[in-house]
Amino acid sequence: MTEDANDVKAELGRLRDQVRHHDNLYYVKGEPEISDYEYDQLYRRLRELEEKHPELVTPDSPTQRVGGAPAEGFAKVGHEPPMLSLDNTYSEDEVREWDVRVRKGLDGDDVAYVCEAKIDGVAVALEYRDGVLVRGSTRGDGFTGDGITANLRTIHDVPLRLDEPPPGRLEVRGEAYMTREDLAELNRRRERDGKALFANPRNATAGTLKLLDPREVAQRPLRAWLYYVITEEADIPTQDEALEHLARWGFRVNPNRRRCANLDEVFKFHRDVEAERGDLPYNIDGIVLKVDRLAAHEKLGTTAKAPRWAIAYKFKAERATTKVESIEWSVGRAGTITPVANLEPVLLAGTTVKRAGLFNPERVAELDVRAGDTVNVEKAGDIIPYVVEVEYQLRPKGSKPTPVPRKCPACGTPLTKEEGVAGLFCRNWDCPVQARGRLELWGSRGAMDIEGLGEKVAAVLYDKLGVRDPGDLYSLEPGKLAALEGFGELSEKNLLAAVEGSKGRGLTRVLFGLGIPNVGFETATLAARHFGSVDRLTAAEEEELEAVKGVGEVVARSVVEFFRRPQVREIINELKRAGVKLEEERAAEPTGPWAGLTFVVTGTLPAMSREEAHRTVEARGGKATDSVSSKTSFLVAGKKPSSKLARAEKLGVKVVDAAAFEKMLKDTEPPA
Ligand code: 0OW
Repeated sequence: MTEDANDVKAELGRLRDQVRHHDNLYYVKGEPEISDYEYDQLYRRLRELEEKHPELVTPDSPTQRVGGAPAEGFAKVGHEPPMLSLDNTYSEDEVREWDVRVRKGLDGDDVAYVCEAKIDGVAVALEYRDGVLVRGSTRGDGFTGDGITANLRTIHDVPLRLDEPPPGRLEVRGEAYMTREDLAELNRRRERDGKALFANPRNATAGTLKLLDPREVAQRPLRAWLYYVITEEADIPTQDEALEHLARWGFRVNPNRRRCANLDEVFKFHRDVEAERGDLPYNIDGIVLKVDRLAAHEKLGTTAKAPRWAIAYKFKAERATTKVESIEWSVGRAGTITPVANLEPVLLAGTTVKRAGLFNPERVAELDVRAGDTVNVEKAGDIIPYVVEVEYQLRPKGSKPTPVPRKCPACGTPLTKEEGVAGLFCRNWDCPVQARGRLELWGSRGAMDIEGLGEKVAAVLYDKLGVRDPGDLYSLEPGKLAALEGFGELSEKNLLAAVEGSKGRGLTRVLFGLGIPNVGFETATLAARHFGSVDRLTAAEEEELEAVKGVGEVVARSVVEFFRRPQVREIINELKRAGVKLEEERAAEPTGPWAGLTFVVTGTLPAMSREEAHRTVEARGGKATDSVSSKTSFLVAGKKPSSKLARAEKLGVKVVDAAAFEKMLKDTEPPA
C-alpha cells in the first residue's frame, strides 16, 4: 500500500506532538501518563516513518535531539541584553541595605520581590523563533558566550518546540545543572574509565557543556531550570507571571520560589529553603531576590556586572569546629604532595567528617596549623571539607610548627619545587605510588581497557611480580599470578586474555594510557590522528606538535619531554616487541588553497581578532599556531607586534602586514 504523502505528513505531525507531549510530562513535569513501553512504541513508529521519509524530517522533531559529528569549536554568541551575574549578600542587614537602595531608586514606590532558590549550576540562554529552538549558548563573560546549540538540544528539559509560543523571537535564560546523585553515578563511571573525577555538580555541568561531541553530552545527566524571559511579543508585567509563562510554554521552572510582599517574608523564605536544602537533589547556594514588577527593572537598570533589581542572598557555608589529631602527607599518581588533617570526628553538613584538606604546603605554613590545634572546618557545595582557620587561643602549650616533608612519603626521594607553581612534587619516575598509578591508568576503561586491572591488581603486580611499567604486562609469565594469594588459574587466565586483547586499542588509547602530563583523552586523540604512529609522534619537534589544532605550547613541551625519558623509550620498545598497535587512522589532511601553510598572528589586526584570523586561516586549510618557528610560512604582523616579529625576521620567515593579509584572504590562489 503506498502511503499518500499527506497521510504520512499528518501522521508524522501527530506522532511528534504526542512524543513531545509525553516528553514534557515525563522530563519537565515529572508526571508521565503512559508507560515506557507505550512511549517506546510511539517513538519507534516516529523513527521508522522518518527513516522511510527522510525528506520529511524537521529539526524540531523529538528524534533530532542528538546531533551528528563533533563540533570543531564553538561560534561566539553575543548576548543582548548582556547575561549579567548577581551581586551577593550574606546577611539580613546586607539585604536590608539593598532593599533601601531599591526603594530609593523607585522613588518610594511599593516593592514586592519574587524569591527563587539559587541553583548552583551554569547559566545558559535558549533562543526560539516562532516557538522552534534555533540557538543555545553559555553565559561566557556575560556579553559573549559560546554557541552550544547541539549540546543544549540533548537536554530533555530543553524543548525543541514550544506549546502556544509567542510569535517571533523569544529568548529564555536559566541554569543547567546536575543532581548530586547523577554526578556520583557519572564519577563512578569515570573512576572505572581512569578519568579525572568532577569535584562537584557545577564543574561537571560546565565541563559537559564544553564538550565538542553532542553524542557524549547526550550520555551525561544534564538538567535545566529556566527563570528569565526576553520577548517583545508578549506583554508580561511581572517576574511571577514570567515564570508562569515559562511553565506554560513547556519549560521546567523551579517550584522553590515565593512572591514576598516584604523582607520578613523574604527572610522566612531564606530560612525555609536553607532548612530543606539537604533534601533537594541538586545544589543550591542561596536564594535570588528579584523585584517583581518588570517595569521597575528598566528604571533601576544595571551596573556593569549585575542588575540593580536582583540580588543573591547566599547561605553561609556549613562549618564545624574540632581538633586536629595529626597531619599527614601523601603523594598522588602525578607526584603531587598533599597535606591532610586527621580530625576528631565531627558532624558537618549531615555527614561525619574525619579528614579535611589542607591544599598544599604553602597553605599549611600560612595557617601554621599543627596537630593538637582546634580548627574550623567548612564544607561548601560538596567538595571535600577543608580547614578554614585555627583557633590559636586554644593551642596546647609547647606545640611545634608542622614540619613540611623534604622527602617523598612513599619513596624517600627529595621533593622538588617548581617555579610559579604552588606545592611540592616527587619527580622520581620509579616512585611506587606513581608507578602503580600508571599501571592502573594503563588498564582503565579510557585507556587500554584491561578488565580486572584495577588499583588492587596493579598493586599486586607491582609488589609481588615486579611489574614496573605497562610494557611488563605483555611479558607476564603464566602461572606466576595464579600462584598468588587471592588469585587462581581462572583469574590469571582472564587477566592475561584481557592484556592480550588490549593490544589492538590503537595509538590514541596508548598515549592516554601512558599518562603524559597535560595530555587528556581529547589531546591524545588529536595527536594520534595527526601523526598516525608513535614513531612520527616521538620524532616531532615542539613546533610541529604546536601546529596540531588543539595542541598548545604547554602540551607540545610535555609530549617532547615525556618521550625523551629513557624509561618511556624502553616502554615503547617493550610495547613494540609485544606487538601492541602503536598506530592510529590519520585524520585527513585539511584541504584548501592554504593547505600545508602555517601562520602566526601577532599584534592587533584592524578587521578581526587573532582568534578570528586563526579560524580564517584554518578555513582555507592552513594551520595557525602561537609561536614562530622555521616551519612558519607567514607571520601576520598587526599593530604593536610582539617579539614574534623579531624572531620571524631572524628565522627568515615571510612577514606580511594586516593589509597584505587582507589581500591574501581575497585571493583564491595559494599565496606566493
Ligand atoms: N542560579 C540561579 C539564578 C536565578 C538572573 C537574571 C538577571 C541576573 C540574574 O538560580 N534563579 N535567577 C537569576 O536571575 N540568575 C541566577 O543565576 C545567575 C545567572 C548568572 C550567574 C548566576 O548563576
